[in-house]
Amino acid sequence: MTDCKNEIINSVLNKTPTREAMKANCTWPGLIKAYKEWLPVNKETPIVTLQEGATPLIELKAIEAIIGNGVKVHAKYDGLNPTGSFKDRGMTLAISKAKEEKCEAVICASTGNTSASAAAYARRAGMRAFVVIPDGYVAQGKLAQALVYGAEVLAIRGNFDRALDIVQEIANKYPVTLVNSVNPFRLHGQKTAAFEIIESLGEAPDWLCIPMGNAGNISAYWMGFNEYFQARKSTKLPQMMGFQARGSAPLVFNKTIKDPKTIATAIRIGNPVNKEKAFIAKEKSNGSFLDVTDEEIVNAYKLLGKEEGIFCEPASAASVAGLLKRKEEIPSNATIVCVLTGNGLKDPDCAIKNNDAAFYSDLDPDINKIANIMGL
Ligand code: AN7
Repeated sequence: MTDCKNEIINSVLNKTPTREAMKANCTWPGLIKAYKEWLPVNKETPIVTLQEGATPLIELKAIEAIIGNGVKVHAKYDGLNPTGSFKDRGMTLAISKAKEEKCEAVICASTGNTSASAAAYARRAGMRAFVVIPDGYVAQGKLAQALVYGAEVLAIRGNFDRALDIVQEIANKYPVTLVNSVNPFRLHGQKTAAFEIIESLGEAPDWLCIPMGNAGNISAYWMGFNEYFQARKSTKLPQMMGFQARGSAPLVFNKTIKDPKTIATAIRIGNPVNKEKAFIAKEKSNGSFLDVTDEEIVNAYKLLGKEEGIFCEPASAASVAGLLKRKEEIPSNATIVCVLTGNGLKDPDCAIKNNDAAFYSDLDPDINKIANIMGL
């Protein structure tokens, strides 16, 4: 608290608000302005922002109680970004750079969140947004977003991996900019989440637990942790703990999965485009990859909801499911951050089907009857 106050006083004296002060004053300008010295932008770059970033790091007391041993666990809740996922961190930069290059249309393949984010930022910048999605495998909330944000939606009979092949070819042949995580600006934007974690904790965590699909995010975090470490803003690097759904785990089993299957549709990806980078992050950080079953994902999803008050999407819960699966290996007193990549509202069907709630329907509007059901 005192640190925060001093920051604010200093910022008033110096007239350049610090990131802490901007967060405290609710004048956070979005992550490009907040981290401009760390990002490939210049004075001419038009900044397309929805004031993404500065998401909370929330202590997970119920998970800590399960693990014990003095272990501290936090969630980096990136589902609180403007379109409800971490993709906004990458998209603000990818779209700003596309705008700088006078591009008029962007394209992406998506399991849902990339399409929602690309649509929001591209339309805000006055560009066309083409999104290619696996028909029938995008959660309702994400599809709703793409439609409302004004994307041109192309639903294919095929999975994400096929969609990614198609958009890469289209971007090679035609004047449309690809905004999947093969676009390097995406990763630079996303690395800012690692900066924020170090700023919140005052140090890098011991473990970073993160779900992996196309493996852009784990690669971006690793870049961010390394940059802050080299700048002496932390004294250590975290071990990168990546998790995939068992039916969709090409990085865990080190082979392409032709027909990936999982309840976590966001990470239903069989041939991750950033696999080389992800393996480097794993090896250099002394980290490790592991698969979690859909059942373990759903258990963690429910636990986060009813014990922590945090509603994330199933893919995000894979980070907590994975951490619990690795419980015995956690060093005592370790500090751990689990990345919750997307908001639970993205996938209402999953929520309605997977909960332990008491739901009494078709009730008479009668006080006595209701009190009776309440056990009063
Ligand atoms: C909630 O939107 O690939 O390992 O097309 O939506 O960086 O791919 C989404 C991925 C984790 C995996 N959690 O991140 C897409 C897409 C959520 C996600 C991931 C995704 P990467």
